[in-house]
Amino acid sequence: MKSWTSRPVPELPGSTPQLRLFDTALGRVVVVERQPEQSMYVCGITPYDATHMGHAASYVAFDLLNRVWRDAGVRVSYVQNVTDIDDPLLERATATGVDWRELAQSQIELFQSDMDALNVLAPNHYIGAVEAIPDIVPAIERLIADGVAYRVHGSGDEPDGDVYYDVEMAGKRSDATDAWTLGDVSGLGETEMLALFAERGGDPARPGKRHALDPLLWRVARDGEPSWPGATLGDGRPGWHIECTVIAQKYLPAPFTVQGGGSDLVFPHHEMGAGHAYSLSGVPLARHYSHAGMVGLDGEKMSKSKGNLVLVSKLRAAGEEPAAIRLAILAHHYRSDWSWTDDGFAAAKERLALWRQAIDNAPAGSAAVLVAAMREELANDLNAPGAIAAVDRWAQEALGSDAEKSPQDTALVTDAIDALLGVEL
Ligand code: 5CA
Ligand code: ZN
Repeated sequence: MKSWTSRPVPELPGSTPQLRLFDTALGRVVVVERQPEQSMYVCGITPYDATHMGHAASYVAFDLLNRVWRDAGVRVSYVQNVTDIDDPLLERATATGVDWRELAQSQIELFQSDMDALNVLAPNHYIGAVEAIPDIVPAIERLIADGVAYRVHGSGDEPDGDVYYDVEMAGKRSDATDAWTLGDVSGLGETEMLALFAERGGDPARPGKRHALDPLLWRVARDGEPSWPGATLGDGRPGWHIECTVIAQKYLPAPFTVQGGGSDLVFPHHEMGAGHAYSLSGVPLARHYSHAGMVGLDGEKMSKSKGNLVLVSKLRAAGEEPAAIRLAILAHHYRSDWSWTDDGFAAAKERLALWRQAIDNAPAGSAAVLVAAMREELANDLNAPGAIAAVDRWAQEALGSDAEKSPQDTALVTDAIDALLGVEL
Protein backbone atom coordinates (compact mmCIF):
# COMPACT_ATOMS: atom_id res chain seq x y z
CA MET A 1 0.00 0.00 0.00
CA LYS A 2 1.23 3.49 -0.73
CA SER A 3 2.52 5.42 2.26
CA TRP A 4 2.58 9.17 2.74
CA THR A 5 5.67 11.25 1.93
CA SER A 6 8.13 12.41 4.58
CA ARG A 7 9.23 16.00 4.71
CA PRO A 8 13.00 16.49 4.57
CA VAL A 9 14.83 16.32 7.91
CA PRO A 10 17.61 18.90 8.43
CA GLU A 11 21.02 17.49 9.36
CA LEU A 12 22.60 18.80 12.54
CA PRO A 13 26.31 19.09 13.32
CA GLY A 14 27.97 17.42 16.32
CA SER A 15 27.73 14.05 18.00
CA THR A 16 24.85 12.32 19.76
CA PRO A 17 24.66 10.53 23.13
CA GLN A 18 23.74 6.86 23.29
CA LEU A 19 20.01 6.20 23.42
CA ARG A 20 18.34 4.74 26.50
CA LEU A 21 14.79 3.47 26.12
CA PHE A 22 12.26 1.87 28.48
CA ASP A 23 11.76 -1.77 27.51
CA THR A 24 8.31 -3.08 28.47
CA ALA A 25 9.39 -6.74 28.51
CA LEU A 26 12.32 -6.04 30.84
CA GLY A 27 10.46 -3.41 32.85
CA ARG A 28 13.40 -1.01 32.88
CA VAL A 29 15.34 1.49 30.84
CA VAL A 30 17.94 -0.19 28.62
CA VAL A 31 20.80 1.08 26.50
CA VAL A 32 19.88 0.58 22.85
CA GLU A 33 22.95 -0.93 21.20
CA ARG A 34 24.39 1.20 18.41
CA GLN A 35 24.05 -0.29 14.92
CA PRO A 36 24.53 1.17 11.44
CA GLU A 37 20.89 0.37 10.71
CA GLN A 38 18.02 0.25 13.20
CA SER A 39 14.65 -1.21 12.53
CA MET A 40 11.21 -0.68 13.96
CA TYR A 41 7.69 -1.91 13.52
CA VAL A 42 4.92 0.31 14.80
CA CYS A 43 1.41 -1.09 14.81
CA GLY A 44 -0.84 0.85 12.46
CA ILE A 45 -4.48 1.83 12.64
CA THR A 46 -7.60 -0.22 12.21
CA PRO A 47 -9.16 2.14 9.69
CA TYR A 48 -12.69 2.68 10.88
CA ASP A 49 -12.27 5.89 12.83
CA ALA A 50 -9.06 7.80 12.21
CA THR A 51 -7.13 9.68 13.66
CA HIS A 52 -7.88 10.56 17.26
CA MET A 53 -5.39 12.18 19.60
CA GLY A 54 -4.43 8.80 21.10
CA HIS A 55 -3.48 7.39 17.70
CA ALA A 56 -1.63 10.59 16.85
CA ALA A 57 0.33 10.54 20.13
CA SER A 58 1.48 6.96 19.57
CA TYR A 59 2.84 7.75 16.09
CA VAL A 60 4.45 10.99 17.27
CA ALA A 61 6.16 9.00 20.07
CA PHE A 62 7.82 6.59 17.66
CA ASP A 63 8.54 9.43 15.26
CA LEU A 64 10.76 10.82 18.04
CA LEU A 65 12.65 7.52 18.12
CA ASN A 66 12.99 7.58 14.34
CA ARG A 67 14.36 11.15 14.51
CA VAL A 68 16.81 10.38 17.31
CA TRP A 69 18.25 7.49 15.31
CA ARG A 70 18.47 9.56 12.12
CA ASP A 71 20.14 12.36 14.00
CA ALA A 72 22.81 9.84 15.03
CA GLY A 73 23.45 9.12 11.35
CA VAL A 74 21.74 5.74 11.49
CA ARG A 75 19.58 4.33 8.70
CA VAL A 76 16.13 3.43 9.95
CA SER A 77 14.06 0.69 8.45
CA TYR A 78 10.47 1.38 9.48
CA VAL A 79 7.44 -0.79 8.84
CA GLN A 80 3.82 -0.10 9.73
CA ASN A 81 0.73 -2.16 9.03
CA VAL A 82 -2.87 -1.21 8.54
CA THR A 83 -5.45 -3.64 9.89
CA ASP A 84 -7.70 -3.29 6.86
CA ILE A 85 -9.71 -6.39 7.72
CA ASP A 86 -10.90 -7.15 11.26
CA ASP A 87 -14.13 -7.44 13.26
CA PRO A 88 -14.36 -3.79 14.40
CA LEU A 89 -14.02 -2.54 10.82
CA LEU A 90 -16.74 -4.92 9.57
CA GLU A 91 -19.01 -4.06 12.51
CA ARG A 92 -18.68 -0.33 11.86
CA ALA A 93 -19.27 -0.80 8.13
CA THR A 94 -22.44 -2.80 8.82
CA ALA A 95 -23.68 -0.32 11.43
CA THR A 96 -23.23 2.65 9.08
CA GLY A 97 -24.27 0.93 5.86
CA VAL A 98 -20.95 1.69 4.18
CA ASP A 99 -18.97 -0.92 2.24
CA TRP A 100 -16.07 -2.00 4.48
CA ARG A 101 -13.54 -1.40 1.70
CA GLU A 102 -14.74 2.17 1.20
CA LEU A 103 -14.70 2.81 4.95
CA ALA A 104 -11.14 1.50 5.21
CA GLN A 105 -9.97 3.44 2.16
CA SER A 106 -11.42 6.73 3.36
CA GLN A 107 -10.00 6.36 6.89
CA ILE A 108 -6.55 5.36 5.59
CA GLU A 109 -6.49 8.49 3.42
CA LEU A 110 -7.54 10.64 6.35
CA PHE A 111 -4.91 9.04 8.60
CA GLN A 112 -2.15 9.61 6.05
CA SER A 113 -3.07 13.26 5.58
CA ASP A 114 -3.07 13.67 9.38
CA MET A 115 0.37 12.05 9.65
CA ASP A 116 1.68 14.26 6.86
CA ALA A 117 0.25 17.35 8.59
CA LEU A 118 1.81 16.33 11.91
CA ASN A 119 5.18 15.88 10.19
CA VAL A 120 5.43 12.20 11.16
CA LEU A 121 8.06 10.55 8.99
CA ALA A 122 6.61 7.88 6.74
CA PRO A 123 7.39 4.18 7.10
CA ASN A 124 9.47 2.51 4.38
CA HIS A 125 6.80 -0.15 4.04
CA TYR A 126 3.13 0.45 4.73
CA ILE A 127 1.40 -2.90 4.48
CA GLY A 128 -2.27 -3.84 4.67
CA ALA A 129 -3.46 -7.05 6.30
CA VAL A 130 -5.32 -7.96 3.12
CA GLU A 131 -2.24 -7.68 0.93
CA ALA A 132 -0.30 -9.80 3.47
CA ILE A 133 -2.75 -12.75 3.35
CA PRO A 134 -0.66 -14.70 0.78
CA ASP A 135 2.24 -14.58 3.30
CA ILE A 136 0.06 -15.23 6.35
CA VAL A 137 -1.54 -18.44 5.05
CA PRO A 138 1.69 -20.47 4.71
CA ALA A 139 2.86 -19.20 8.11
CA ILE A 140 -0.30 -20.56 9.76
CA GLU A 141 0.04 -23.83 7.82
CA ARG A 142 3.54 -24.14 9.26
CA LEU A 143 2.37 -23.52 12.82
CA ILE A 144 -0.21 -26.31 12.38
CA ALA A 145 2.40 -28.66 10.91
CA ASP A 146 4.70 -27.89 13.86
CA GLY A 147 1.99 -28.73 16.39
CA VAL A 148 1.65 -25.23 17.89
CA ALA A 149 -1.64 -24.44 16.16
CA TYR A 150 -4.84 -26.46 15.80
CA ARG A 151 -8.24 -26.44 14.17
CA VAL A 152 -11.33 -26.12 16.31
CA HIS A 153 -14.55 -28.03 15.55
CA GLY A 154 -17.66 -26.04 14.90
CA SER A 155 -20.39 -25.71 17.48
CA GLY A 156 -23.64 -23.79 17.53
CA ASP A 157 -23.40 -21.20 14.73
CA GLU A 158 -19.65 -21.59 14.36
CA PRO A 159 -18.38 -23.62 11.40
CA ASP A 160 -15.55 -26.16 11.54
CA GLY A 161 -11.97 -25.12 10.97
CA ASP A 162 -11.05 -21.91 12.80
CA VAL A 163 -7.37 -22.15 13.67
CA TYR A 164 -5.95 -21.20 17.08
CA TYR A 165 -2.43 -20.82 18.45
CA ASP A 166 -1.58 -23.19 21.30
CA VAL A 167 0.05 -20.90 23.88
CA GLU A 168 1.02 -23.71 26.25
CA MET A 169 2.57 -25.96 23.62
CA ALA A 170 4.39 -23.00 22.03
CA GLY A 171 5.84 -22.00 25.39
CA LYS A 172 7.23 -25.50 25.97
CA ARG A 173 8.92 -25.90 22.62
CA SER A 174 12.35 -24.60 23.51
CA ASP A 175 14.34 -23.97 26.65
CA ALA A 176 16.69 -21.53 24.94
CA THR A 177 17.14 -18.41 27.05
CA ASP A 178 15.60 -16.19 24.39
CA ALA A 179 12.63 -18.55 23.81
CA TRP A 180 9.13 -17.15 24.29
CA THR A 181 6.75 -18.23 27.00
CA LEU A 182 3.41 -16.63 27.76
CA GLY A 183 3.95 -13.52 29.88
CA ASP A 184 7.46 -12.71 28.64
CA VAL A 185 6.44 -9.43 27.01
CA SER A 186 3.62 -8.31 29.31
CA GLY A 187 4.83 -9.73 32.64
CA LEU A 188 1.16 -10.33 33.52
CA GLY A 189 -0.37 -13.16 35.54
CA GLU A 190 -3.10 -15.37 34.14
CA THR A 191 -6.04 -13.59 35.81
CA GLU A 192 -4.99 -10.23 34.42
CA MET A 193 -4.36 -11.80 31.04
CA LEU A 194 -7.82 -13.35 30.94
CA ALA A 195 -9.51 -10.04 31.69
CA LEU A 196 -7.53 -8.15 29.04
CA PHE A 197 -7.89 -10.92 26.47
CA ALA A 198 -11.70 -10.72 26.65
CA GLU A 199 -11.60 -6.91 26.57
CA ARG A 200 -9.26 -6.67 23.59
CA GLY A 201 -10.70 -8.90 20.90
CA GLY A 202 -9.97 -12.36 22.35
CA ASP A 203 -12.56 -15.12 22.80
CA PRO A 204 -11.67 -16.96 26.04
CA ALA A 205 -14.97 -18.88 26.11
CA ARG A 206 -14.88 -20.26 22.57
CA PRO A 207 -15.76 -23.98 22.90
CA GLY A 208 -13.11 -26.41 21.70
CA LYS A 209 -10.07 -24.28 22.48
CA ARG A 210 -7.28 -25.97 24.40
CA HIS A 211 -6.56 -22.92 26.54
CA ALA A 212 -8.79 -19.89 27.15
CA LEU A 213 -5.94 -17.57 26.10
CA ASP A 214 -5.23 -19.29 22.76
CA PRO A 215 -5.61 -16.54 20.14
CA LEU A 216 -7.25 -16.87 16.73
CA LEU A 217 -4.95 -17.35 13.73
CA TRP A 218 -7.46 -18.01 10.95
CA ARG A 219 -11.20 -17.48 10.86
CA VAL A 220 -12.85 -19.60 8.19
CA ALA A 221 -15.42 -17.98 5.92
CA ARG A 222 -18.87 -17.11 7.29
CA ASP A 223 -21.90 -16.00 5.29
CA GLY A 224 -21.87 -12.28 4.74
CA GLU A 225 -18.20 -11.85 5.73
CA PRO A 226 -15.38 -11.24 3.27
CA SER A 227 -12.92 -14.11 2.85
CA TRP A 228 -9.77 -14.93 0.92
CA PRO A 229 -8.23 -18.17 -0.36
CA GLY A 230 -6.52 -20.01 2.50
CA ALA A 231 -5.05 -23.08 0.70
CA THR A 232 -5.27 -26.01 3.16
CA LEU A 233 -6.85 -23.71 5.77
CA GLY A 234 -9.90 -23.14 3.60
CA ASP A 235 -11.21 -19.70 2.65
CA GLY A 236 -11.20 -17.22 5.50
CA ARG A 237 -9.37 -14.27 6.99
CA PRO A 238 -6.42 -13.88 9.36
CA GLY A 239 -6.42 -13.22 13.09
CA TRP A 240 -4.95 -9.97 14.35
CA HIS A 241 -1.61 -10.92 15.93
CA ILE A 242 -0.37 -13.13 13.09
CA GLU A 243 -0.91 -10.22 10.71
CA CYS A 244 1.69 -8.01 12.39
CA THR A 245 4.07 -10.91 13.00
CA VAL A 246 4.18 -11.99 9.38
CA ILE A 247 4.48 -8.45 8.03
CA ALA A 248 7.31 -7.65 10.45
CA GLN A 249 9.14 -10.88 9.64
CA LYS A 250 8.86 -10.29 5.91
CA TYR A 251 10.12 -6.72 5.82
CA LEU A 252 12.49 -6.44 8.80
CA PRO A 253 15.53 -8.29 10.15
CA ALA A 254 15.02 -10.91 12.90
CA PRO A 255 15.11 -9.70 15.57
CA PHE A 256 14.39 -6.08 14.65
CA THR A 257 15.21 -3.33 17.13
CA VAL A 258 11.92 -1.97 18.48
CA GLN A 259 8.32 -3.14 18.42
CA GLY A 260 6.10 -0.17 19.19
CA GLY A 261 2.50 0.76 19.86
CA GLY A 262 0.18 2.11 22.50
CA SER A 263 0.18 0.41 25.92
CA ASP A 264 -3.16 -1.24 25.13
CA LEU A 265 -1.22 -3.44 22.69
CA VAL A 266 1.13 -4.97 25.28
CA PHE A 267 -1.37 -7.75 25.93
CA PRO A 268 -2.50 -9.73 24.07
CA HIS A 269 -1.25 -8.23 20.79
CA HIS A 270 2.49 -7.90 21.32
CA GLU A 271 2.62 -10.86 23.69
CA MET A 272 1.06 -13.19 21.12
CA GLY A 273 2.98 -11.65 18.22
CA ALA A 274 6.23 -12.42 20.04
CA GLY A 275 5.07 -16.01 20.52
CA HIS A 276 4.02 -16.47 16.88
CA ALA A 277 7.35 -15.08 15.69
CA TYR A 278 9.42 -17.32 17.92
CA SER A 279 7.41 -20.38 16.87
CA LEU A 280 7.94 -19.48 13.21
CA SER A 281 11.61 -18.55 13.25
CA GLY A 282 13.28 -19.68 16.49
CA VAL A 283 14.49 -16.14 17.13
CA PRO A 284 12.75 -13.32 19.01
CA LEU A 285 10.62 -10.92 16.99
CA ALA A 286 12.15 -7.76 18.46
CA ARG A 287 15.02 -6.81 20.74
CA HIS A 288 12.91 -4.27 22.60
CA TYR A 289 9.23 -3.61 23.20
CA SER A 290 8.23 0.01 23.68
CA HIS A 291 4.81 1.41 24.49
CA ALA A 292 3.21 4.83 24.53
CA GLY A 293 0.75 5.87 27.26
CA MET A 294 -2.98 6.21 26.75
CA VAL A 295 -4.51 9.57 25.91
CA GLY A 296 -7.91 10.56 27.26
CA LEU A 297 -10.08 13.67 27.07
CA ASP A 298 -10.43 15.85 30.15
CA GLY A 299 -9.61 12.94 32.46
CA GLU A 300 -11.83 10.32 30.77
CA LYS A 301 -10.79 7.47 28.50
CA MET A 302 -11.19 8.56 24.87
CA SER A 303 -13.57 6.13 23.26
CA LYS A 304 -16.12 5.95 20.53
CA SER A 305 -18.83 4.79 22.92
CA LYS A 306 -18.33 7.90 25.07
CA GLY A 307 -18.38 10.04 21.93
CA ASN A 308 -15.38 12.00 23.20
CA LEU A 309 -12.86 11.48 20.42
CA VAL A 310 -10.67 14.45 19.58
CA LEU A 311 -9.89 14.03 15.90
CA VAL A 312 -6.79 15.58 14.36
CA SER A 313 -8.69 16.17 11.11
CA LYS A 314 -11.45 18.08 12.92
CA LEU A 315 -8.93 20.38 14.60
CA ARG A 316 -7.23 20.93 11.26
CA ALA A 317 -10.56 21.68 9.59
CA ALA A 318 -11.23 24.23 12.34
CA GLY A 319 -8.03 26.01 11.26
CA GLU A 320 -5.76 24.78 14.05
CA GLU A 321 -2.11 24.51 13.17
CA PRO A 322 -0.71 20.93 13.07
CA ALA A 323 2.62 22.08 14.55
CA ALA A 324 0.71 23.27 17.65
CA ILE A 325 -1.11 19.92 17.90
CA ARG A 326 2.25 18.15 17.72
CA LEU A 327 3.74 20.42 20.37
CA ALA A 328 0.73 19.79 22.65
CA ILE A 329 1.36 16.04 22.33
CA LEU A 330 5.11 16.39 22.93
CA ALA A 331 4.52 18.31 26.16
CA HIS A 332 3.73 14.90 27.73
CA HIS A 333 6.29 12.16 28.17
CA TYR A 334 5.40 9.42 25.68
CA ARG A 335 5.06 6.80 28.41
CA SER A 336 2.67 8.72 30.64
CA ASP A 337 -1.10 8.51 30.40
CA TRP A 338 -2.52 11.99 29.88
CA SER A 339 -5.57 13.89 28.81
CA TRP A 340 -6.12 16.27 25.94
CA THR A 341 -7.51 19.54 27.32
CA ASP A 342 -8.28 22.96 25.86
CA ASP A 343 -5.84 24.46 28.36
CA GLY A 344 -3.04 22.13 27.26
CA PHE A 345 -3.67 23.00 23.63
CA ALA A 346 -3.77 26.73 24.40
CA ALA A 347 -0.43 26.41 26.23
CA ALA A 348 1.11 24.68 23.18
CA LYS A 349 -0.07 27.49 20.89
CA GLU A 350 1.40 30.11 23.22
CA ARG A 351 4.67 28.20 23.38
CA LEU A 352 4.90 27.99 19.60
CA ALA A 353 4.24 31.72 19.33
CA LEU A 354 6.95 32.42 21.93
CA TRP A 355 9.50 30.27 20.12
CA ARG A 356 8.69 32.06 16.86
CA GLN A 357 9.09 35.41 18.53
CA ALA A 358 12.47 34.41 19.97
CA ILE A 359 13.94 32.63 16.97
CA ASP A 360 15.36 35.71 15.20
CA ASN A 361 16.95 36.87 18.45
CA ALA A 362 19.31 33.89 18.76
CA PRO A 363 22.36 35.03 20.74
CA ALA A 364 25.69 34.14 19.13
CA GLY A 365 26.94 30.78 20.37
CA SER A 366 23.64 29.73 22.02
CA ALA A 367 22.49 27.17 19.46
CA ALA A 368 25.15 24.48 19.91
CA VAL A 369 24.49 24.41 23.66
CA LEU A 370 20.75 24.06 23.07
CA VAL A 371 21.22 21.27 20.52
CA ALA A 372 23.38 19.32 22.99
CA ALA A 373 20.77 19.78 25.72
CA MET A 374 17.93 18.64 23.45
CA ARG A 375 19.90 15.58 22.36
CA GLU A 376 20.69 14.67 25.96
CA GLU A 377 17.01 14.88 26.93
CA LEU A 378 15.83 12.81 23.96
CA ALA A 379 18.52 10.17 24.50
CA ASN A 380 17.08 9.80 28.01
CA ASP A 381 14.06 7.66 27.08
CA LEU A 382 12.77 10.20 24.54
CA ASN A 383 12.17 12.91 27.11
CA ALA A 384 10.44 15.40 24.83
CA PRO A 385 9.12 17.51 27.75
CA GLY A 386 12.76 17.93 28.83
CA ALA A 387 13.79 18.96 25.32
CA ILE A 388 10.89 21.41 25.16
CA ALA A 389 11.88 22.90 28.52
CA ALA A 390 15.40 23.44 27.16
CA VAL A 391 13.97 25.33 24.17
CA ASP A 392 11.73 27.34 26.52
CA ARG A 393 14.77 28.41 28.57
CA TRP A 394 16.66 29.27 25.41
CA ALA A 395 13.71 31.33 24.12
CA GLN A 396 13.40 33.27 27.39
CA GLU A 397 17.11 34.04 27.29
CA ALA A 398 17.01 35.04 23.63
CA LEU A 399 14.11 37.43 24.25
CA GLY A 400 15.74 38.97 27.30
CA SER A 401 19.25 39.15 25.93
CA ASP A 402 20.94 42.12 24.31
CA ALA A 403 23.84 39.93 23.13
CA GLU A 404 24.79 39.99 19.47
CA LYS A 405 22.16 38.24 17.29
CA SER A 406 23.46 35.43 15.16
CA PRO A 407 21.73 34.30 11.95
CA GLN A 408 23.75 31.06 12.09
CA ASP A 409 22.36 30.31 15.53
CA THR A 410 18.84 31.15 14.36
CA ALA A 411 19.28 28.67 11.52
CA LEU A 412 20.65 25.94 13.76
CA VAL A 413 17.94 26.28 16.41
CA THR A 414 15.27 26.24 13.67
CA ASP A 415 16.82 23.10 12.21
CA ALA A 416 17.16 21.38 15.59
CA ILE A 417 13.52 22.00 16.55
CA ASP A 418 12.51 20.65 13.15
CA ALA A 419 14.89 17.65 13.01
CA LEU A 420 14.53 16.48 16.62
CA LEU A 421 11.01 17.48 17.58
CA GLY A 422 9.44 17.59 14.11
CA VAL A 423 8.10 21.08 14.78
CA GLU A 424 8.52 23.62 11.97
CA LEU A 425 8.78 27.21 13.17
N1 5CA B 1 -4.53 -2.03 14.13
C1 5CA B 1 -4.23 -2.27 15.50
C2 5CA B 1 -2.75 -2.47 15.75
S1 5CA B 1 -2.08 -3.72 14.74
C3 5CA B 1 -4.74 -1.14 16.38
O1 5CA B 1 -4.59 -1.22 17.58
N2 5CA B 1 -5.33 -0.12 15.75
S2 5CA B 1 -5.95 1.16 16.50
O2 5CA B 1 -6.43 2.01 15.45
O3 5CA B 1 -6.88 0.75 17.48
O4 5CA B 1 -4.77 1.85 17.25
C4 5CA B 1 -3.65 2.36 16.54
C5 5CA B 1 -2.55 2.75 17.52
O5 5CA B 1 -3.03 3.78 18.38
C6 5CA B 1 -2.14 1.60 18.45
O6 5CA B 1 -0.74 1.65 18.69
C7 5CA B 1 -2.88 1.89 19.73
O7 5CA B 1 -2.21 1.37 20.86
C8 5CA B 1 -2.85 3.40 19.74
N3 5CA B 1 -3.97 3.97 20.51
C9 5CA B 1 -5.29 3.70 20.39
N4 5CA B 1 -6.01 4.40 21.29
C10 5CA B 1 -5.13 5.15 22.01
C11 5CA B 1 -5.25 6.09 23.08
N5 5CA B 1 -6.42 6.44 23.59
N6 5CA B 1 -4.10 6.64 23.55
C12 5CA B 1 -2.89 6.32 23.02
N7 5CA B 1 -2.73 5.46 22.01
C13 5CA B 1 -3.82 4.87 21.50
ZN1 ZN C 1 -0.17 -4.71 15.36
